[in-house]
Amino acid sequence: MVTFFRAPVAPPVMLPAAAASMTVAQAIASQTGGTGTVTGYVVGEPTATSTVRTSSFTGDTALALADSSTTTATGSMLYVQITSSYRSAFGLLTNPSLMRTQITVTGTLTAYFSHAGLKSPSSMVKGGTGSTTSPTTSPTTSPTVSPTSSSSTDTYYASALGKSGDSLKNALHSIISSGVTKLSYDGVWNALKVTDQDPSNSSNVILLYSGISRSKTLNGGDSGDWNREHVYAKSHGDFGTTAGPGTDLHHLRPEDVSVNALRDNKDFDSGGSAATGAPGNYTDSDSWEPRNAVKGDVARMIFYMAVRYEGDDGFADLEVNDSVSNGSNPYIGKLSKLLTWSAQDPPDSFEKNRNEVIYSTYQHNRNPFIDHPEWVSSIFG
Ligand SMILES: [Ca+2]
Ligand SMILES: [Ca+2]
Repeated sequence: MVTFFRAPVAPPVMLPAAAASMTVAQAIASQTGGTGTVTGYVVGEPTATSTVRTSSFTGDTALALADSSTTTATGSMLYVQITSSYRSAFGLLTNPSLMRTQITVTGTLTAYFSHAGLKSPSSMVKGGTGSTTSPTTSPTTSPTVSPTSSSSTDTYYASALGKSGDSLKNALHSIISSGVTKLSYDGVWNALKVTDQDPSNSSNVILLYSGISRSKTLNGGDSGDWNREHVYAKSHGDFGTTAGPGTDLHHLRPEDVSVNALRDNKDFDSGGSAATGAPGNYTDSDSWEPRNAVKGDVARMIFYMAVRYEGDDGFADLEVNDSVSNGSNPYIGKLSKLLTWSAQDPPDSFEKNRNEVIYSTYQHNRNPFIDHPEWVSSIFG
C-alpha cells in the first residue's frame, strides 16, 4: 500500500518587488546568454568595442553602464543595447542628462559590440531597484517602459510586416535605403576591423572564405595581407568603389589577397577543384563555392544587394539570376544555389552581430534576410 503525504500549505510569501540586481562587474562576469537585471551608472555611448563617447552623442541605440559614475575604463563597462521602444527615454542623444545617473536594466547578458553586454532589454528603469525594496513602499522610480512589440526589429520593419513577394521587396527597399550613412572606401578598412572581429581574439579579423583569423593590422595589398572582398562582385554592374554599393559593409568582407584574386568576379555555384588557401571552398573557370559555414552568409549578402540597389540612386539595379556567365551585367548567380545555401546555413551569432554593428555604428540600415530568413523564399523563391 502506498501512502500519499500532502505537503502542508505554505503561508503566503511576500515576494520582493523586483529581482535582486547584479552589479556591472557581476554582469561582465556572467556573459552566459541568460537573463539578468543589472543596476549601474550611465557613463557613455559605446560606438565601437573600445570607444565610448561621453559627450557629443551620436545616437540613441546604445549606452554603457559602470559601477562607478566616474569610470572611464571600457573594460569595467557593460554595453547595453537600447531597442527602439526605449530609445526616447534612454538614448543619450535624446537624453544627455542621463549621464552619471543610475538605471536598472533587465535583458540578455551577451556580447554587444564584441564587448561584455546586455541585449534585447525587457525592462529599463531609472534608478536602482535593490532586493531590499519593500513591497509596501510606494515606487519612487520612473515607470517601467515596456517593449511595444515582440521583436526588437519590428518597429524598423513595420511597413514590411505582413507583406510578401514584390510588395515585400519594395517595402524593404524603402526601409533599408532610408537614413543610410555611406562610407568612403577608405573608411571600410576600420569598419571591417570591428564588424568582422574574431570573437575569440580582438586583435584579429576572420577572413570570409578561408576562415582564417588574421591580425587586423595586416590589411593591405601584399601577399599575406587581407583586403576588402566584394561578395557581390563589383564588376557586375561596374559600381566601383565610390560611396555606394562598392562601399556597402553588408557585402564587404575581409579576405586573403590571393584568395580574393582567385574568387575574382565569378558567380556562385557548386563544384570545381579545391581552392588554394581556402579549405572547403571550390572553384572552376566560371564559379565559386564558399565553405559550408558561410554559404548562407554569402546568399543573404547577395539577396540584400538585390533589394538595396534598385537603380534609383545613380547605380545599376543589382539583381540575382540563375546564370554563372553574367560578366559585367548587373546580375549575379546562381539563384537556385543561393536559395539552397541560405536554407542550409541559417544566420549565426557572428552574422547577426555584424548586422547589428553595421546598423548601430556605421550605416544605420539592416540586412532583412538575417533578421527574417523566411523573407528569402517570399521574394526570391
Ligand atoms: Ca553561416
Ligand atoms: Ca535590385
